[in-house]
Amino acid sequence: CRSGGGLTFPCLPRVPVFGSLLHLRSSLPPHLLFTQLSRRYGPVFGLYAGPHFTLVVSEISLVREVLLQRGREFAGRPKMVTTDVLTQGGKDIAFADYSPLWKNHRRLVHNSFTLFGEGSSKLQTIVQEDADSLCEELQSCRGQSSDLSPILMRAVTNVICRLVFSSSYQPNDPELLTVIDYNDGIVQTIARGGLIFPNKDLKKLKQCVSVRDRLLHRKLLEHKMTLTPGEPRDLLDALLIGQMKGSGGEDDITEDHVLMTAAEAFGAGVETTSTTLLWTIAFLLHHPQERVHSELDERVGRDRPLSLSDRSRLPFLDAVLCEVMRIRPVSPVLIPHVAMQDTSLGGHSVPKGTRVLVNMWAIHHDPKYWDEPDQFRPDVCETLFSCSLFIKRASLVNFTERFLDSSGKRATPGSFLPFGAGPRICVGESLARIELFLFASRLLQRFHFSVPPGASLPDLKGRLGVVLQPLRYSVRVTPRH
Ligand code: HEM
Ligand code: PLO
Repeated sequence: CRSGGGLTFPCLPRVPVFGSLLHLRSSLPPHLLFTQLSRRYGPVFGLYAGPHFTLVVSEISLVREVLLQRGREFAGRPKMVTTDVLTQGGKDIAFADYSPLWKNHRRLVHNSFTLFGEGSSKLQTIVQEDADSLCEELQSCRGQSSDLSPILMRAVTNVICRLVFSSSYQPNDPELLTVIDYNDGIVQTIARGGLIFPNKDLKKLKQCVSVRDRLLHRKLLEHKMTLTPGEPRDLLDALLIGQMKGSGGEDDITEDHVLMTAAEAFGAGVETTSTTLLWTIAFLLHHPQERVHSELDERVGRDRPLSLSDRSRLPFLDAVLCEVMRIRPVSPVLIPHVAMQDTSLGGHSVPKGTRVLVNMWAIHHDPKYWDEPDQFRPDVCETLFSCSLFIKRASLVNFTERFLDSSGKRATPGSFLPFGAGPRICVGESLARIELFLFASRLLQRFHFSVPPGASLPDLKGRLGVVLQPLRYSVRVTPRH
């Protein structure tokens, strides 16, 4: 297999033009296929995605090398037709290649998120209000069964709309429906397979992108006309202020970058959060909810509105959310990384331009680090004690508990990286955690979720689109008081 001299990587067979694609034809989605192949070819193996030499990494120490130790060397992104259409040729954060301009841009976005997220109560207030409206909507369903996907999607889209441009919508507002509609169109055309192996069906994508850009352009103009420097009302203001402060050099971001950031905040913010909440409810339908409910009842009560300061009081709920992100990572192979320069991995040399797929699914299901990785088990200790293999398993040096230690405190094992790590770590992580906690806690404080009579339990395998999502399921939502 190609490698810059010295040791070489095991590699899938290849033919001209198609590369190894013929060997990748499978009914399995990429993360499962790669996990299977890593058993045969090892923790890092090569393949050719058409002409592109690509490494697939499935072992935590190698993943840490890619993302952290050599994070900067592997911080590039491949150029792809679909993402170029989506981002005006890389004027966003997620799909833009590493460059001084990208670094400035990412820093500005990070600071702007902090301004409204952890650094203030603004996001908390928005999420609390939207979680309350969501609960009112569910309350009015009066125990009827429904598919929660559109309701959750609307709630999280509303959060992002308020955070990004201060617009708040009623459930059927035409502008909100436009946002949901174009987003849905984009998701369908660039399903995740398309991010790894792009397809060329671009017409619909271009249409959706142009609807999106028209809407965001209007918002941008409105904001520019009413902006008070020093007093950002929302993320768009904060980005505009940051953009205007630029030094006039070639590494400054432009207004187009601001527009693409707003677009990306929607895409990333909506798909990931709503999907994680849907997985949470799907898994809770398969498992008893008593422990989450009793923790909430004992530590908070049924009526007091929850706030972020309750997170440390609810370690079990927090562990449930982590276990959901472990067992069904929304981004099971992250976004492809690219070696920016000649470098190395596990002692093997890696030429500049090599693509790297980090198989986070394999990391989160590695039996070396997770006891019974396919079992949903937020708190492994309890089950382990009743397990006849306890003595044997506990003596394994590398064995990690899940998300609660023996005294019931939250623990975070080293082979758990749902947001990635290093220079390309998810820029919305703290935003996402705030949203997940406030939505999940409020929903579970007020409701019990059950499988409707006659319906079957949700399928837990899921489907890989632009993120890994559960198949549609219906659920009965019953008020707890
Ligand atoms: C990137 C996970 C929510 C914005 C990523 C990556 C992962 C991830 C795995 C790729 C890291 C890599 O390629 O190495 C998640 C999960 C979320 C979530 C699990 C929620 C459950 C959000 C939210 C936002 C966001 C709410 C923003 C509003 C981004 C951006 C990137 C990114 C902009 C690209 C970062 C870069 O390339 O430098 N996320 N994300 N994400 N995420 Fe998230
Ligand atoms: C989702 C559809 C949007 O219209 C555009 C968009 C932007 C950012 C993407 C997101 C989509 C899918 C999920 C991604 C996110 C950036 C980071 C996130 C890929 C395509 C994850 C979890 O990796």
